[in-house]
Amino acid sequence: MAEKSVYSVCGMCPVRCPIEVLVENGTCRFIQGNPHVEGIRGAICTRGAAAAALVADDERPQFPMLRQGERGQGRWQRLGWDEALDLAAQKLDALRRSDGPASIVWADAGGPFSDFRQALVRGLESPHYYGADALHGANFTHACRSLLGLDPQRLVFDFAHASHVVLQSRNLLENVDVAQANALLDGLARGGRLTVIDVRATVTAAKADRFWCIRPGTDYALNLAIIHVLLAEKRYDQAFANAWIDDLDALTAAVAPYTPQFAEDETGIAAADIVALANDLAQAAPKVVWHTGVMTGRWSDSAAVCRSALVITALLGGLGAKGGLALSAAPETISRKGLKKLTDLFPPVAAPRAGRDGLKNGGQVDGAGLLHLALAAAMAKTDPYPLKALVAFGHDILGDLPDPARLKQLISGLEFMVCVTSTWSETAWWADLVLPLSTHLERCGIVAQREGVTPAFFMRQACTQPRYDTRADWQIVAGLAQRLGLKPLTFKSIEEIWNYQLDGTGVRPADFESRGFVQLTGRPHYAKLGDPGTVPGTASGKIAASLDPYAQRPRPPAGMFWLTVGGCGVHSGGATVNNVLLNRQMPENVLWINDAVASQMGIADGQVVTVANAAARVAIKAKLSADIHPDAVFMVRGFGRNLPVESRAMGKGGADTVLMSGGLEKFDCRGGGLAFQEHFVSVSAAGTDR
Ligand SMILES: Nc1nc2c(c(=O)[nH]1)N[C@H]1C(S)=C(S)[C@@H](COP(=O)(O)OP(=O)(O)OC[C@H]3O[C@@H](n4cnc5c(=O)[nH]c(N)nc54)[C@H](O)[C@@H]3O)O[C@H]1N2
Ligand SMILES: Nc1nc2c(c(=O)[nH]1)N[C@H]1C(S)=C(S)[C@@H](COP(=O)(O)OP(=O)(O)OC[C@H]3O[C@@H](n4cnc5c(=O)[nH]c(N)nc54)[C@H](O)[C@@H]3O)O[C@H]1N2
Ligand code: SF4
Ligand SMILES: [Mo]
Repeated sequence: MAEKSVYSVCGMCPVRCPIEVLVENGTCRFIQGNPHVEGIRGAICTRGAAAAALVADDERPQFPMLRQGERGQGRWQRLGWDEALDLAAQKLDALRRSDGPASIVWADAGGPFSDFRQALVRGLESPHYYGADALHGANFTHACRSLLGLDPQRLVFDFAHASHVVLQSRNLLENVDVAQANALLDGLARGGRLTVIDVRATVTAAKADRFWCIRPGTDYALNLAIIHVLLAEKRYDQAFANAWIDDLDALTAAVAPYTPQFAEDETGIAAADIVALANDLAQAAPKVVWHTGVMTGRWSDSAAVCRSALVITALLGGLGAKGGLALSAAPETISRKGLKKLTDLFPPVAAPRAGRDGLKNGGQVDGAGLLHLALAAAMAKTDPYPLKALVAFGHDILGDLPDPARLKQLISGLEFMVCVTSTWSETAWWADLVLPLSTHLERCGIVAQREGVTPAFFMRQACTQPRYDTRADWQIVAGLAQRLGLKPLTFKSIEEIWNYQLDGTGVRPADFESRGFVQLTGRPHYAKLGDPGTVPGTASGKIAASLDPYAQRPRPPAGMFWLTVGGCGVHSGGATVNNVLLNRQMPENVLWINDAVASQMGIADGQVVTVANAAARVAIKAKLSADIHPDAVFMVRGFGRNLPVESRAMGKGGADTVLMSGGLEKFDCRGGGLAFQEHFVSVSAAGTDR
């Protein structure tokens, strides 16, 4: 029996962990984490392990398809690849000429493999490349840039060596990042302490030494009070703070009103407990990690929450400390050269992106940008640009942005929409052209760089041949580039791309064969704040630790709740709800609701309820729990699918996004991230009217 082992990269969620795949006679038989990667040690999560079921699934797009009939009707004509790419290139080219390059918006999966796609959009001279990473990361990115003048990739949550970890709206043991989850468990095994702050008790909370169920959306008040205590009781690292914090007196004055008692009234957490946590952290300093979640697009003050967490870390001397918020080695510090960027094949696009209105600063519109603002601008016509074509490349915009009804209106007015995807989604269903992407196990990828204290290059290798008439992302991009006359991008093979990227780095494609990655340092390199590459890029060259005042959060009106959302251990949003194995584990989502409140409303556990706002209603089973805050209900995202091509997911559970009416215009005006949770919903016991 022909057997081989292939090192590659998981694609079942945006984390992209290194994996090893055992292939027998061309079929993926066993998937585990890459045992050679120190933080992984063979571990994988449920979803990563279920990837073979994605390859085997015939309920995914199998060949290029052109829409017949109305959008969303699901009538398709099969095309060949040449025909499909000719059509896409011809449409994009025609619109670029008639309406200008800015008429093309490219909504991308983002992440470490996006350089080639981004290069294509640059080549087209459109300013409208957007990465899905902004959906979760915009507010944290803003916090890092505005406070430290550093990009978030420079920061490493060093869970493994921390003495005290605070996870605030971070459910790490369910919403897994395999390396980080391993590191957290290692740290706890070494005697580290864990505090979890969430609106409900999660699996992560079950591991905690201290769990606080906080009133939804009041985290900023809590964090301000922690800073208040550290400063008032002089429990901070004075040498570090004096050297690095821009204006400590101003900071002290800014947090003066936010006493522990103030925070108790806002958050529901006892003042004495808040003081106790501040003291515990001071005791553990500088080995403290305070993490405010990967998905930071929750509230209109989420960027302030992220900034305040960085301030706490700085006051404890944890910035640039082993066991704290460590700083990753910049290539300069370790005398290595980074990858040659494909985007550099074209000059940056000078035209501005749309949708800056209402943002208090322009910073975060760089990089991944803010797709929701650009789309909202196109709809509101306040910042008009001629949006005519939309490419959704590995980004399910109708599943993952608020208010799909509103987005469908926008899509209806488009001249051309392409969806490149390996699974069905409403976005694909509404497109003019579906270009089926080979699954991550069936395709090679460009070389990517992982930051951290041991930075590395890694690559995705195809483990098996595509089962259907699908293509790799680089093939689709190169195919479009060739037809659009973008010569620098017309690579003929993935090896040609690898050689271009690795030019001058001293690394060859063959170096990846034995372990799947190439480490750039021999051992972990902890940079210090102020080292080359980690000098604060702020105006003062120090930490700009100013903090906005706290805006008091309203309580939900009687009978209503904050709609809180998130992930779960066995699904990656809508991309996995139809996966045979994962669907069996969890076929539908439920509505978490406080048991005392629900009982008063006459709602029983397991009963179907109606969750509603003024514009939409969703039928879903109630899960009564003592462990969720009475002001909140919670739903796992990705469910409520209604596509006949997904027999297993169809009609199961409810979609949180439809309850976020007007949500595209609700965002944090500093960080720019969406405020996914600034929505009240009612819950009623009646309700089977789906
Ligand atoms: N299994 C699994 N793992 C994943 C993913 C997945 O879909 N499934 N997705 C990956 C991706 S893309 C991301 S971004 C990360 C996301 O990882 P996390 O950031 O950990 O994600 P969430 O589940 O969105 O939210 C974490 C917690 O925030 C809580 N919360 C909600 N509102 C508040 C509040 O006001 N205050 C506080 N303190 N807590 C609140 C929720 O109850 C939830 O438990 O996970 C990654 N890993
Ligand atoms: N209501 C609500 N909305 C949310 C969130 C929430 O908690 N609640 N969370 C937000 C977060 S944290 C994120 S990251 C975004 C995610 O938003 P998206 O980036 O849109 O992620 P997915 O829903 O996983 O959809 C990815 C789509 O790309 C296709 N695809 C193609 N190639 C790949 C691949 O290699 N890997 C993967 N995973 N997919 C591929 C999949 O088939 C799927 O159709 O959604 C955000 N939206
Ligand atoms: S966390 Fe799980 S699904 Fe996500 S990339 Fe890692 S192994 Fe894959
Ligand atoms: Mo995310």
